Amino acid sequence: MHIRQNIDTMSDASIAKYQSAITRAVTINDNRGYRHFAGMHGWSQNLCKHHVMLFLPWHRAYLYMFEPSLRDIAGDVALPWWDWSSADSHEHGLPEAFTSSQGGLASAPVPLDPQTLQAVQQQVPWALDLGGAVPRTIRDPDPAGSLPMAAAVEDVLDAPTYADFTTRLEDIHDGIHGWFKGTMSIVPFAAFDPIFWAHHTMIDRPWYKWQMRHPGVGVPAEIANSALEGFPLTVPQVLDIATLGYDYATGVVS
Ligand SMILES: [Cu+2]
Repeated sequence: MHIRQNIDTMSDASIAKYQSAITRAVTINDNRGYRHFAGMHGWSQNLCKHHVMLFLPWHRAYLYMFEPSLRDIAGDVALPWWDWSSADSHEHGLPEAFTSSQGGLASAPVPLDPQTLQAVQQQVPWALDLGGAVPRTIRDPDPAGSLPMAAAVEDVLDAPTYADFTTRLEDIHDGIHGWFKGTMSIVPFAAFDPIFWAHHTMIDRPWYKWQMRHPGVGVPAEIANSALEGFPLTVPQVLDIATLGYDYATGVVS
């Protein structure tokens, strides 16, 4: 069982391990590497599901498939979550683990082919740092105090139906992407920013909590047996995180 933890409660050693896993994944250019997974979400495979009922299951499968690629590189690591609703985040914004230029989570290269580079320069030059030899992810976050409150997430957990829940949670999720501006705010490149995974882990976790709180409530019939594009998985196969082999740490920090 792999335990996902709040980055704020992780030891320096486990943070360093996670940082080095990502740093090394970024250097692998085949389908075991970072770029392959980031490219599934956006440029250039564009498989991600947003503003549809498949949003939560698709992203759960996405995190689940990415995580073992990090373990192949660095041993026993699990995706941390960044609790953007915490008092600490409201005061300081991103945890230092993601901003320290030493750690490898502050930005990542996005090697573009010449045609895509030209399109980015013309249409969304603010989405990437185009100043160096290779484009890199970039952030220009809004004030920390404007991040969603814990009460807002708590409130969503009371949503009586899956449709209501996913719509409201995705809305909060969208706000975080927008909060970052830069790379995270644009779907084609969002997953290239190493913070993406910690943000989405923070989205998968409330889904798990909501499932615990509403044990009899299933997903809508329209997606009950849907395949999750890009992965050898279906919706029913990702509904129970225990069968996927991971859990969310509980502790003093929620
Ligand atoms: Cu997202």
